[in-house]
Amino acid sequence: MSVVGVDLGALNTVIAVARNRGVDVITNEVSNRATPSMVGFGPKSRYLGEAAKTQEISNLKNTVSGLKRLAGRKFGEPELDIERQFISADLVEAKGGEVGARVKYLGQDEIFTGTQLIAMFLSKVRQTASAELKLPVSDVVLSVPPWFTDAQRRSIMDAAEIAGLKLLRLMNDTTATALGYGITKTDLPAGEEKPRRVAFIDIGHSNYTCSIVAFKKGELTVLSTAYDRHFGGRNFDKALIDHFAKEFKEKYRIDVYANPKAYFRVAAGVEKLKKILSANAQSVLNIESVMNDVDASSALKREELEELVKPLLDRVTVPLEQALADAGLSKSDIDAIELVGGCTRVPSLKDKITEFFGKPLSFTLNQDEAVARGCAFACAILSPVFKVRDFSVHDIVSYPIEFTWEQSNDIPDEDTSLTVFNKNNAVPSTKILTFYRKDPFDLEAKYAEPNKLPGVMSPWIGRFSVKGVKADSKNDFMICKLKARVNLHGVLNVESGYWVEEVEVEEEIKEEGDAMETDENVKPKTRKVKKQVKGGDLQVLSTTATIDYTLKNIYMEREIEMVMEDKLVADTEDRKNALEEYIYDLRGKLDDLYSKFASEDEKGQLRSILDDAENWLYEEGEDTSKAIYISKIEELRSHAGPIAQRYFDEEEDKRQAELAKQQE
Ligand code: ATP
Ligand code: K
Ligand code: MG
Repeated sequence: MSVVGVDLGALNTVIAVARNRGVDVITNEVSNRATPSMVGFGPKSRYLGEAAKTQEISNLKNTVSGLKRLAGRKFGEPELDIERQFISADLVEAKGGEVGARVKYLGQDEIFTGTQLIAMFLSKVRQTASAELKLPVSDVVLSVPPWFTDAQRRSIMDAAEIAGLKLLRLMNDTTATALGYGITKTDLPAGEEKPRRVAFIDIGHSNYTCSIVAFKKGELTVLSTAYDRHFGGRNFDKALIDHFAKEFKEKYRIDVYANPKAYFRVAAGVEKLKKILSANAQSVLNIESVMNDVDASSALKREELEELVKPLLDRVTVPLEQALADAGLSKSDIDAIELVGGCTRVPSLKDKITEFFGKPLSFTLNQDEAVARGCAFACAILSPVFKVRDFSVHDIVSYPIEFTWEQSNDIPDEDTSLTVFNKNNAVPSTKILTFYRKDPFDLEAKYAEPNKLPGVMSPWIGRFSVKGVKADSKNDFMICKLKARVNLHGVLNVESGYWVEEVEVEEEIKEEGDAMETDENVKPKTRKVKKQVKGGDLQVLSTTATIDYTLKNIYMEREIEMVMEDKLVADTEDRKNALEEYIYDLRGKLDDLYSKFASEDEKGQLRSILDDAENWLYEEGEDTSKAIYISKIEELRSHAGPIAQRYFDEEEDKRQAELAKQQE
């Protein structure tokens, strides 16, 4: 069994695995340590990860990037208008009101939900990991931004399941980073010592998070988390695109917004330029044939870049202030400031953060791989097959959760709502809710402060129907206890219910001071007290944002089907290449290795068979089935067989002669 951690980034996904010697980041099929988080669709198969990136510019309408930003979003949420600026495929309404993408796949128009698209990508992640590990991969820990709601988390959980993964924990990304930091440190404060407080700052492609974490030996506690959901490399890119689009309009009379390919070329160009400007004071932008045969060129100074992104830079300290305030700490309480995420390479960002804290920043973690590594550690801790030093992770609830219920007719002054988990309540965490009821009843859970959620969205979390509730023989209330839990994934469930009876029991009275005395002759004093004992279980039926069982099965079957289609296309391509190689190889051998084993006649015949096969490959054999390519190779093999045999016979004779000589 394998132990895998995945940083599902808006731009790049990093896969790490725990092995006996520690945690390693693995490379994909083209030896990259990060895989583009995108999927594309074609006439014969899907393109996942690297393959999606390769075909992106020629297939923009059928390529979906920024996948995780779609998780749990309903079509029509205003936040999606922001995502549309960065996603080239059409975002439309999909099943169940979820947002999805409309694409052309296998010649048909199809709409896939955000969850399905994420599942496709995770399915590729699973294949990449198992190809590298040479093991089937199932157990995994995945990262999400801490601001993900219940619905967003459940979308990722469903996607993982559809992709055939067993999700051991959905982990907030800065918490994963913190775990990777803490688990490798041997000098963390122990016992009554003051904990070490570290600010982790992750600025990626789309998102900026700051978490303040307290470390003690063997344990971390997230004290606060603050974020800017729309702050990252893509916002820098956008500012640059807007700048050059304007310039090119004046200079070349071209409108790159009106031409998706031109827009794409500019976007790719400015991303490169932005990175160069992190290390250099100025650079040039050259885009060959951006559109209408125009070769565009320009230049930019770092100061100019900083001016263009000033509105962003002005926001840098907001999450920092917020995180400190929520943790009840001041700047001087912070022992270290650790930066991760690709965008933290931008000098002006580093300067602003240094200036804010008034102390130097630390870069002791791998900026691009820290989240994935932390996830792999988390997976190792949770996996039954792996021995790793235990490290407790106490995370926090991002938004207060409230339960509501209908008032019971029998209890006119009962409240009908309660905030059960406050912001910054520990995660995981279980709370017991008590209800006095004579009939079955329903509870509803929702976020108590809808305006704090990530954009305008429904605060609804779930509905929980408690069955089997009835009055007792004396028509008294049944005392119902319900276990509400925010679990390791950060999602809410009412996991179970039971009812209790009050019984009177004799209890010993312990008097102060005599705790140590044990005089067997003195009878202990007792008193009667009421105690609750469990009577029986109550069934709880839940409705949450999780996709219902039947639909999830349909999605799973579809995913398996698509994986097979992709595999068939890849295998067919592979056999076609094998045939082509065989033709060239055999032709070459006819001139050397096999030359003396065939008559000129035989050679001529075989050469013309090879020529025919080659021509066939470029004509009717250009696009045919795997079986036909295989049979074509077999056919050529049988033609070449007698000649090859003569060659092998002679080789064998030589070998035998050699052996005989050695034994003399
Ligand atoms: P998110 O965390 O928002 O989901 P992600 O994890 O995919 O996104 P990262 O891989 O952390 O994002 O960072 C990618 C971003 O960092 C890109 O926008 C990239 O252009 C930017 N970036 C990478 N290197 C540099 C650099 N040297 N200078 C400036 N920006 C950089
Ligand atoms: K990443
Ligand atoms: Mg990231």
